[in-house]
Amino acid sequence: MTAFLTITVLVLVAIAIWQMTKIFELSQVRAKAGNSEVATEEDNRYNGYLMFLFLVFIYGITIFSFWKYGKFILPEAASEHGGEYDSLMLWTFVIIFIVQIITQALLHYFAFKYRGEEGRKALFFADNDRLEFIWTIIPVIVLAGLILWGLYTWTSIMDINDEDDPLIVELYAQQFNWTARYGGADNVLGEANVRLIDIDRANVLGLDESDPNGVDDILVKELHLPVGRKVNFKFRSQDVLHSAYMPHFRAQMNCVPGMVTEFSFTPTVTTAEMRQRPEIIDKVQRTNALRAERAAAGEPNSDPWEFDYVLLCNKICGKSHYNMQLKIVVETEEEYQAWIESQQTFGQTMASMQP
Ligand SMILES: [Cu+2]
Repeated sequence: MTAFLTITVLVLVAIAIWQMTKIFELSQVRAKAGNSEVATEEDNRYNGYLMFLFLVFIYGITIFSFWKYGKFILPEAASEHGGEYDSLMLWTFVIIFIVQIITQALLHYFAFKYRGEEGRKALFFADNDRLEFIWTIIPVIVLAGLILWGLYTWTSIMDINDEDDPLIVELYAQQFNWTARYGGADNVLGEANVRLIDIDRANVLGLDESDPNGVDDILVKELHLPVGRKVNFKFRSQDVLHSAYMPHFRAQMNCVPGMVTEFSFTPTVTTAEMRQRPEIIDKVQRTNALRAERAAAGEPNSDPWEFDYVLLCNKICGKSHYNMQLKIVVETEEEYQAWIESQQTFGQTMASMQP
């Protein structure tokens, strides 16, 4: 931060000096011949070459960014629809990159080629139907293709149905934490309403105690999902807009107070498998090297880190928004069953709360 501020101040000082020099120059009486404001041949050539230099700069900074920051992009998707989403994203980027590289090269080359020269006269060129047709039809086809593919992908991702016996899970957002609720043995969530919230009796989600479907519901602070089984998520929010973001599964959905939103996906990679992936091992090593430095300096948040899937809030919902997260564990069906059976049901919790 200090380094950033120092650089900013230095840049601003440099700009100030440059501006003052210009004012000083302008205030001088221009008596000398040849010191005219009209660009000379040499000025034009110089600026023409600068165009090429700028082209090298933007290509260079692109390559540098990929090389230096490429490791920060998300690992391969861990959900069924994630692959389709990623290829759409990849092809969009590939097309944008190719077009960008070609058009920038042409733009700067022509700026160089047709730089000002003594005696050169601009060509009057009214129009060319064929040329205009070509540069209209190519983007139309490419964009229509991308948009149609995007719409198709979107529709298939957002097709939330009850086929294939999905696991029903509610994700409940509030400032600043998440609670997950499972339907229990019947896989049906009990009715809930914000008016029924009773903090004193641990009914933090406002479950309707008279609804038999809710008795076996399970409320947890860690989301466990069996690998390969479709999950239908139902999102609610208690207070403000939140957004449930599960980056590794390419899933995000707004949580809106007063309504239930939905998203569905099938996790395909367990937490244990993900931890074995080379890019994750590399990421964990890098993070733990930084944490070891912090530990040596006696700073907080320096415990060694282990990879876990995570649910994050992706809407700025208040001062602790940055830390609104929930751990997600994807495991085998047997591990999941063992875990869910060890959890207390809503009915049991309520019974233990009776005075
Ligand atoms: Cu939030």
